Amino acid sequence: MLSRRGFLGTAALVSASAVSGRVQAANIPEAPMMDKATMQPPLHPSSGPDYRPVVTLNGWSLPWRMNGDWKEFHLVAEPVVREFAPGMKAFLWGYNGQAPGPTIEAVEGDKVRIFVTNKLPEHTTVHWHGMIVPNGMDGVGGLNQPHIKPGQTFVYEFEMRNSGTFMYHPHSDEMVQMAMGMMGMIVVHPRDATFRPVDRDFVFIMSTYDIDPGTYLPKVSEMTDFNMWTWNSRVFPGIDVLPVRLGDRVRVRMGNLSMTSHPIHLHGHHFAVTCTDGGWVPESAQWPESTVNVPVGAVRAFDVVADNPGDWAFHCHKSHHTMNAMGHNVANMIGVSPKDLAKAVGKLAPDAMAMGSRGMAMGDMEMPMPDNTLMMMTGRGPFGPIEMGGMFTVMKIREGLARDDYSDPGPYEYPEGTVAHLVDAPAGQAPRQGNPKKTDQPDEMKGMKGMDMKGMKGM
Ligand SMILES: [Cu+2]
Repeated sequence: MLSRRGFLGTAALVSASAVSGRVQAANIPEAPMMDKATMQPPLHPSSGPDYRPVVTLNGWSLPWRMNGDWKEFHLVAEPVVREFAPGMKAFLWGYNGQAPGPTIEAVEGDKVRIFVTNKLPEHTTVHWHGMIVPNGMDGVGGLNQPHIKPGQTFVYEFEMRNSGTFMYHPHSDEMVQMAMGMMGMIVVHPRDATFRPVDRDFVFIMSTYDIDPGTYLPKVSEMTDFNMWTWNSRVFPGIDVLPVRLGDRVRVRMGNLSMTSHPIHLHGHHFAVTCTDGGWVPESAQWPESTVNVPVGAVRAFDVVADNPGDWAFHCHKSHHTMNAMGHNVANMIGVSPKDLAKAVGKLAPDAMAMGSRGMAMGDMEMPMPDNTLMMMTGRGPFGPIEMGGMFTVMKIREGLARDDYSDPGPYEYPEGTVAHLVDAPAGQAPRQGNPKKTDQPDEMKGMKGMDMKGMKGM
């Protein structure tokens, strides 16, 4: 076994260094790969201080090996195929077989050695977002180190000085490489296992893509108008549910490397943000929330006591972010007579379907779709269509789940008499203002023929 000195030479710890030569190559740990897009079981520590490991939605934690008192990881940057949900795959760039890359877990005070092999067609680097590292390990290509050329392996060495939640991503052709999916999460557990322990610890990272229906590659120069809003490069109904035992203390850690903020909302509970990529939030500075905005380039982790059993929606609150592929130039057709609209459109496009005159809920409607895309709103629950997409999943809180059981417990069984239900009351009995008279119409509606006022109650 080589000493660190022999391994890196006298310039060790000054900057990330290229690894070359047969001797060093033989000493690089293997790079585990993952080909499944489902949440892998937590990776319990086999050495060092004990901790409760995280689980990554639709992802996994990267195995490591001990080399003396160094924890060694191996990331491989490479092209991957990622399924967003059944029916749609994307050609992305990621790490070790997946985009995003695996979660890296370690313990405060650990000395880590992270090998990075570049199998991309262009150079790359890895930046350790939010971590306190020596300057030469910070991974900004050109500024702190040479870029890692295709075929090269570099090694980063540093101590995990602080516990908390961090991210990793390239700092090399950043716009392209992040738009292609290159990112991952880092969780550093406190050395003191009694510091804010939780029973379940979930982690994911948010990224967005613009992929035209029928195609596979994200448009990397898109700035704002994305059509795939993802958690760990998955969209509803492809995002894993969060199974939780009733009474568990739960932590959810969320990173955001997309181009906009995401206000993440959990139904049925109140929580507090306990950790950011800047460290732990003191208890005196926490306040109750049910939605937390995760800004761009930031991490928010919240702790919640899961004391309310059921299937609780957990989603981004920007309503366009809980949709799958859609055009954004759709006119608002609410109130327009579908008959007249169909007649007018039919003259121009005989196969077109006139829709939207009573809202856009699609329910069970099916229509032919191009290859490799997803319904704008989709998913089914026990009561019918859920009409969601994108950044949406469910926290499933049940009595008596086994500690490491993260399998989907199925739909919630509602106690008798606890579900909102139909009552027998004709619509005419409900107090209302009545239909507007033509003369009450706003100016822009005057002269529109065939207005169907049924959808305009209360105006
Ligand atoms: Cu969002």
